[in-house]
Amino acid sequence: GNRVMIFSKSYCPHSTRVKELFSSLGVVYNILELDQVDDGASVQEVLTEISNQKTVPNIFVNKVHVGGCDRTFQAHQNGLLQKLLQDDSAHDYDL
Ligand code: GSH
Repeated sequence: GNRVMIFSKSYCPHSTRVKELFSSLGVVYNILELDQVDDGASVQEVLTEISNQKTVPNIFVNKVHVGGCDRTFQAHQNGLLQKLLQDDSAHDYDL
C-alpha cells in the first residue's frame, strides 16, 4: 500500500533530496507540492500544528512523523526508516 507521505515544495532542494532518497530505495510515495495547490498555506499551518515543524519537506511514514530532510536521512542511516516502512499495519493515505 501507500505508506509514505511527503509534503513538499517543488522548488525546495531539501524536498528534492528526500524524493531522490525514496526513489533510490524503490519506495513509492505520495506527495503534495504545497506551492502548487490553492490551499497549500493552510495545509502547512495544520502541519505545523500536528508535527511542530514549520519547514518542508515534512515526511510521514505509516502515519509516524519522521521530520524534514535531515531527519529522514538520519532515519535512513540508523535503520529507523526501514523499520517504519515495514510497518504495514497502518492504513493507506487517501489524498
Ligand atoms: N533542515 C531542513 C530539513 O532538513 O528539511 C531544511 C528545510 C528547509 O529549509 N526548507 C525550506 C522551508 O521550508 C524550503 S527549501 N522554508 C519555509 C517555508 O517554505 O515555509
